[in-house]
Amino acid sequence: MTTPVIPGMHPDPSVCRVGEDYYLVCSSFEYFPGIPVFHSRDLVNWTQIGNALERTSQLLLTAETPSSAGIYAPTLRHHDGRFWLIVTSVSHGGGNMVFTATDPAGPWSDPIPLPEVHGIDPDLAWDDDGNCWCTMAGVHQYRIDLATGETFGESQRLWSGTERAKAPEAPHLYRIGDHWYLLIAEGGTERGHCVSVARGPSPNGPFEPCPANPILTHRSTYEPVQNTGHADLVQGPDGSWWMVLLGVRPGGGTPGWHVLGRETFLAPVSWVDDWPVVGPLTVTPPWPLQPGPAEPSRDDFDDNALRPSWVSLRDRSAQHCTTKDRAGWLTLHARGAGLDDPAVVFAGRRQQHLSCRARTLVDPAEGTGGLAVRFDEEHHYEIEVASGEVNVLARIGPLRTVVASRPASDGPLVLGVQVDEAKELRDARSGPDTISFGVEEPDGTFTVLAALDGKYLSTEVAGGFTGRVIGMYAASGTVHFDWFDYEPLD
Ligand code: 6LW
Repeated sequence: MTTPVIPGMHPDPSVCRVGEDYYLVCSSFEYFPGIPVFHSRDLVNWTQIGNALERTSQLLLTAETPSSAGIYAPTLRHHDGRFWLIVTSVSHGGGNMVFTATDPAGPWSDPIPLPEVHGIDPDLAWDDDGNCWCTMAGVHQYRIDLATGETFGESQRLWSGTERAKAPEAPHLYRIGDHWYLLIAEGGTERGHCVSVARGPSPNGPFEPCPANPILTHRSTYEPVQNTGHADLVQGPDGSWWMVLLGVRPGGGTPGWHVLGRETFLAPVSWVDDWPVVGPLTVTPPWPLQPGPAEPSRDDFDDNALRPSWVSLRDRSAQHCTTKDRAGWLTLHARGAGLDDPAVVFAGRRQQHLSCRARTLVDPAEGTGGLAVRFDEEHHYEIEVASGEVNVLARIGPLRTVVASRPASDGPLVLGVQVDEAKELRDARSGPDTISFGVEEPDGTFTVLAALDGKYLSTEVAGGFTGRVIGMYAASGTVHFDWFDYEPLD
């Protein structure tokens, strides 16, 4: 099964169950707002209900926060009637911090900093005496006081994973039956990624590794979903056990390029001799599915607030990004020097389908801006309208060039991008997809100005932990957008 339960850049999933409801969070890196929060009743259909970190007082992202730094690897838990969220901010002045909420849709508290907790991938677990254990990549553990953010002494090493595997990370600790289980990811988040487990009599161990480790990996296989790892366990509505995890869908020839980032998948878990055994990825669990409301393909920007799926870069101030300047339009006031600049004013959504189309009606009357497919500051393609011209631009590493141009008449026009997954490979170097940019003519036909190989906007080329985001930006002055459409073509 190749279908994610949450497609697009939604890595490092952490899930918790409260009665019939499931909540799930993912990493968000340099994007603002941070930590998308999803709800589900069936573990397959997930609806984004908010973002946990939506105030600048919660997110210490600045123009100095590089892409693929920022907010990493959350753990979400429900304890004592409250939701607890712990994250690492990989930014200047960041570190580990905890947030709490009674409603996972928000508002979430300001951060409780954990200045003595070092490392990434924090987990939270409570024992029967009410002690809170914070377990980190490595794997090492602190006892912490959530009221003050203080630790009780130094961290203790618990386990360093299976022999010879690098990067023991993403720990989650659970009390299940008579054992405490320590679930980790290993092998790095690339093709060698896997999930291993150990168990012990207490939250502090000693931990005995599972003889069948790794309990999940797709490395060295023909599985279309690769890099599987970074998992979290949860019980299904029928009491059976399940795992949410990250995986990628590489496309094209060799070495394979994945373009959507790391996505969230679901797999069943059974128990043999009190060890978890992971089944194949699936979207058909043995209970009735309960799809949530579908997100409309068009956003008309008629509301005061943007939908939770819209993301900006590092911050989103009303001064730069607003639906209030011109009713029914999204207005972006430029800052910085366009998409090459970490300060760019941008509003986009994750590309969630291997083939898709996005269009926007832009009024560039007082500025320069357009529609972009973004990976990071150094990897992006865009169609931009400025002073009587439409240009398609590509930035790949240090190279930036205008790929196509044509004159534009005054007034609003529709810019579009279509991503087509490569169904057949030309040769071993064939890319994963083609990204075509164009404009809609007054008669409604679409003219393609440039078709570009998508491999340059992939993790294997750009590096880092993120995936593609498609959105609107202002490069100079003020640019208005009447609507934005996103449609899957799979
Ligand atoms: C995260 C680590 C990982 O901290 O990638 O896949 C890192 N695993 O656990 C960033 O998402």
